Amino acid sequence: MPLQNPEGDMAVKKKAAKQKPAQKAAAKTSKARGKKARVAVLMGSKSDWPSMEAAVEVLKGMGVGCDVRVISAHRTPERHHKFVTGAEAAGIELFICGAGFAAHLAGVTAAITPLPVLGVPLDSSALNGMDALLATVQMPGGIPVATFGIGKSGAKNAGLFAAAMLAGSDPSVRKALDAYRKKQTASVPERPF
Ligand code: AIR
Repeated sequence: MPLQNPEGDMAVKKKAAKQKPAQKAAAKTSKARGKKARVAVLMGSKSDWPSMEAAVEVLKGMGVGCDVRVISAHRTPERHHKFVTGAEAAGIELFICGAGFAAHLAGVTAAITPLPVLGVPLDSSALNGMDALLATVQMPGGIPVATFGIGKSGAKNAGLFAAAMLAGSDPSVRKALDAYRKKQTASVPERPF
């Protein structure tokens, strides 16, 4: 037995037609707010999130959308290859990759894509990130990874650097970056007491 439709078919059709422009507007607004992901933030493990969150926080604060993923070059190589090869077509302009231990995530990402790769070595091992730093920074000539400091401050700076790269062609990001610097400067006290 067909379901009862108290409004009648015409009323339902009219409602659907009315919803369409609203949905379009919502999609437009979310794009205007920078929600469409332009930066892919990859990390080797869920355990890296407390550090990598700093990069995402900076970028989201500037209206830059991020696609945040747990992808390990070692533990999930197929997921890694699939995501990185499809990223540019999906609108990603650059990568931020954070990993600890033998951190090959940034290097292997850079091997697959010509997009800029910013690497963040994380201090999750007994070597406090020295292993990840060397693995990330010591790339062979021809496959560059822009490497940042170890840990959360490195992730924060990678986010800021990514914003600076996007700011060259995006006045709204430039404005947000200028405001960030201004606020930061104003927050520094003249004396320590
Ligand atoms: N890692 C995961 N796959 C490859 C690497 N290098 C790193 C993660 C994390 C560390 O191994 O980036 O920093 C420990 O991960 P877990 O999952 O054991 O906590």
